Amino acid sequence: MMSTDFQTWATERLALIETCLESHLPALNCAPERLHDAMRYVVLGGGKRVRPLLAFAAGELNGADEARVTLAGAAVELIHAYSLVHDDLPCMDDDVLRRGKPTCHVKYDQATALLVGDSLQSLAFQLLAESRLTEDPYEQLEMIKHLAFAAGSRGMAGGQAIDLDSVGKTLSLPELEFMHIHKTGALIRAAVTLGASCGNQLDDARLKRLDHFAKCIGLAFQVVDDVLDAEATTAALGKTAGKDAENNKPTYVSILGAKQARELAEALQQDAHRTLDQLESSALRLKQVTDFIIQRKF
Ligand code: GRG
Repeated sequence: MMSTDFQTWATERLALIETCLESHLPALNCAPERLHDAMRYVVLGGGKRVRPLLAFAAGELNGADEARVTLAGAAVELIHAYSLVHDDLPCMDDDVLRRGKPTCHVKYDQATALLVGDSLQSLAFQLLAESRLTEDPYEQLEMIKHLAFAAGSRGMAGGQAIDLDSVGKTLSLPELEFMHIHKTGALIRAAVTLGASCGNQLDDARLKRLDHFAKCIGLAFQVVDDVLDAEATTAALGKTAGKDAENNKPTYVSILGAKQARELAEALQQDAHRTLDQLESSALRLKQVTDFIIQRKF
């Protein structure tokens, strides 16, 4: 059960992110109109915005200015939105619905969807580069580098490549974990690091703890996603292990079963909480976002 205090906090920050994304996306009447319309269609008014919420919570822990964290969180969300648009394409997961609406290539066309993804990725880095996010410009460069690494072939895109390669294969649990640490986890870790980097200088020990925390919740996010997917498919079609399993992709539920997958998510939640307890300042918001990730129903 989410506390009303957390709900209020999250609602306020969701509004900040929405306004920031709205104002930085190209306007509808600005040419090329179809591309800009499609960019706004995929980014605005949808999604849980988990990554920006993590950035806000990590920023709060580290004394960051909220306007700076908003920009950093929006940049991460733009990368996330681009990844979903490309992931939905026929050459990847071939999905027709996203966030309850037709996917970008269905509503527009495949070429537009490709360009939407490219343009959102560029816009993310533009946002990070054009505003002052930290007092130290070298630290800001580190943030840009961090997001570039997390989104690239040694992060999210690499994880996606492993995912595509895993179709029809049996993966061991460590192999599945390796894939998700990259595909889903890298961007979640970047959200935490970038949010915190907007605040006070981070010493290595604190950075290491925060990163371990983010690794735990990145994996937990994916485990819960697999469980929710399996539950939704079971409710709709009878006994199956979820859409990915139907597509012949290994998932935590197909490897562990639903009960053990839930237990794994809870163990990761506890590890995340324990890691936060080792920080010297209260990490209430990060704990609340962690619990939201584990307890979410969508
Ligand atoms: C195409 C380079 C490239 C990468 C795609 C993250 C990813 C890599 C694909 C997404 C596929 C997917 C559905 C993975 C399951 C976990 C996940 C990232 C779900 C979607 O994220 P949410 O739940 O989405 O945060 P919302 O809609 O709430 O923003």
